[in-house]
Amino acid sequence: MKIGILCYPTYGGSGVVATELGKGLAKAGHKIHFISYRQPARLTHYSENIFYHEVSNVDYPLFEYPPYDTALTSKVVDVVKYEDLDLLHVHYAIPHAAIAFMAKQILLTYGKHIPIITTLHGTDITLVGNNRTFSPVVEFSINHSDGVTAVSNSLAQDTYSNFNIEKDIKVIYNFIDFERFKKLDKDHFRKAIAPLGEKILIHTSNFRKVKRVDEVIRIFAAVHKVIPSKLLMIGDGPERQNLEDLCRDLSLVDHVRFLGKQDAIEEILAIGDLFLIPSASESFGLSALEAMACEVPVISSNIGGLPEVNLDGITGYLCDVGDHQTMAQRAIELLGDEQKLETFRKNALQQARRFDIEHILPEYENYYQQILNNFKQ
Ligand code: GMT
Repeated sequence: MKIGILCYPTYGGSGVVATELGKGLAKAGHKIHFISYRQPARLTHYSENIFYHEVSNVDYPLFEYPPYDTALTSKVVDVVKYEDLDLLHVHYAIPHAAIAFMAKQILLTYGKHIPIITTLHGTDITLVGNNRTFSPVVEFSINHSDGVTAVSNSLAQDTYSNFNIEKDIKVIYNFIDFERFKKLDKDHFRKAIAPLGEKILIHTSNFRKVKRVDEVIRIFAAVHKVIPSKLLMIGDGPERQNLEDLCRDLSLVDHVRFLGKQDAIEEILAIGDLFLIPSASESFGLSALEAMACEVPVISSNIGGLPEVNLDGITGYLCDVGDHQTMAQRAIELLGDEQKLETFRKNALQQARRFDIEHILPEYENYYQQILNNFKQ
């Protein structure tokens, strides 16, 4: 198939899933055309089946807000028409599902019919999409997609509750590539970070308010009082300065390292003992899955799709949003019990295997085929 993928190029979330999916599909022989305003962060290697089309915008003094939607739609029309694509798969409803709808109408005037599949990722439904500023467009464009998928049951349910949805939403879970995410031997790195054999806790995110990252620091502060430990903070975002200030206030600067955005996350996860993700909202929690694939148990909040990924008392613990005291208690319990920690590590890997790209990729391929068949009828 010749597939167009419309996505954000960013380090986290929907952009990562879209890019990894495209790479997997390319490996399986499909021709993949990424359309975005920047080269997607995880699109790092050449593949003969992958093409990248960059959206450029026009700078004109009249435009206080340069009309990116128009530029993107024009690019989609151009790529679909000239590359003769079979299907358009858009990741994150805003604005991609609406762009795809508009492009589809324009393409019809050229006699080109193309089905659209929209994948919902989370904040496009839960935090931003249900805001009245966007919701009529989000609802319309979901209902006018030819296929709609969500990355967890929780997100599918949220979509039905937040909008008037006339479509069936197919749940296709996010996935993990075990060729990349697996426990690596990084003993020298572990010794550099934790020379006295301290336990290593890890958090990865875009450091937005919704991630409740200050609680990561508070959980660590409580753990650190009882267990010799270090915290690695991967990522960057609006809360970073506040977090660094909080570490100073709590006298933790020698024990918390801010590593910024990292490409080889699996090399850092390789030395982790525990992953923390206390988010206020999380439709799947891909970063938790990446940790689990590297045999790192997870302490998370119990909202959204997290309970579908992290199993309470098996692969880690689930606690109420905001209850960082219980999260800290659970962390101390687990890190203080080597045998339990080892069992949780194994369980985390076993659970992560359910999300192996080898199982999930064919689900997307079958869904594409189903939508294409319906579309032709
Ligand atoms: O977590 C973020 O803020 C990024 C965000 C996104 O929309 O790009 O991530 C969402 O999509 C990810 C991939 O499907 C999910 O793993 C995240 O749980 C989801 N984030 C939220 O729901 C807050």
